[in-house]
Amino acid sequence: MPSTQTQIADFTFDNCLMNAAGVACMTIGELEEVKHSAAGTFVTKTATLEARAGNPEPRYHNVPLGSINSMGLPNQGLNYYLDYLLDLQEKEPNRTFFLSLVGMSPDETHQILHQVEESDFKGLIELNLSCPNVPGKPQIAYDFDTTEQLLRQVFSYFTKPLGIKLPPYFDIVHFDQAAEIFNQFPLRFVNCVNSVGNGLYIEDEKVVIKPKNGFGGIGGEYIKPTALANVHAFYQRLKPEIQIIGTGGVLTGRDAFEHILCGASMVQVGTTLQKEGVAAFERITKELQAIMAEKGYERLEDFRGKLQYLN
Ligand code: RRO
Repeated sequence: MPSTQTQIADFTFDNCLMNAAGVACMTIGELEEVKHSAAGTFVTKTATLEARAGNPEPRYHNVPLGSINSMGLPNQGLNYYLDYLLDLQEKEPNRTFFLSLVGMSPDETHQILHQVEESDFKGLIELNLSCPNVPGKPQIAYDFDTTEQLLRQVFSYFTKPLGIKLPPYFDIVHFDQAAEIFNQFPLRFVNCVNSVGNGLYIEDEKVVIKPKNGFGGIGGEYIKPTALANVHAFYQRLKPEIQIIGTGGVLTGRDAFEHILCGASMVQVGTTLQKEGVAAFERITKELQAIMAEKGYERLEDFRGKLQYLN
């Protein structure tokens, strides 16, 4: 049986599949379900300093080719997730989990990161620079000056293993500019991609979610080509110490295989997990292993990043 084991930073995971932040990770009950599934680890819902109710409902809608959401960063607040992770670290010292976070302002982001730095948390931290859904707050990573300044300040004090969750970019020049910034910092990973921001889905002449008159982040089948392009663009441009997590359009083992072929070391499942539940992890893992077996690949390193071009 081919192995789907992987590493991020210095941590090993039995499986390369996990949830994408935002799905099945708001409460301890949901996180426990992912933990007990075939997933290799989990990431928590992006935490702000204080708990947030988020945007008015309906704010998530499944559609045939994916999903649209404008959740508005609802979460239980940093201490809820951090206390749970600290407890888990005592009970399961051999597993590593991800804490996702961002402040509602740069000051709040620093306050949160200082608290995490000073805590006993030993896992991985994902700083979300790409929430598309808080009215009046643009996606941080679309503003390169702000992003560079934020990362410079963060790495003046933060020493724990940190990566960033990115929005999709759509221009080669933007891949170049973003990579030039990220390569200046001791980031351990970039996660490509968050939802494709501010799409609009219509049914019976009406939008399907209430916030922002229906505008919301698009996930699922729609976004796989964009996700793969971002994974591969950053795999080509980033220094090897910055690993890639691939997220977007993973419905099947073949989709996960393609993310890894483009350079991903870990693959996250969002919309499919929301639609299918945690059974998706075992199914997609088996499908990935069947593809690997058919091709004679025994481990992910046998094909990671080895996308072929036409000469
Ligand atoms: O909570 C959200 O509305 C949300 C977030 Br923070 C995010 O990063 N991506 C997304 O699609 N929704």
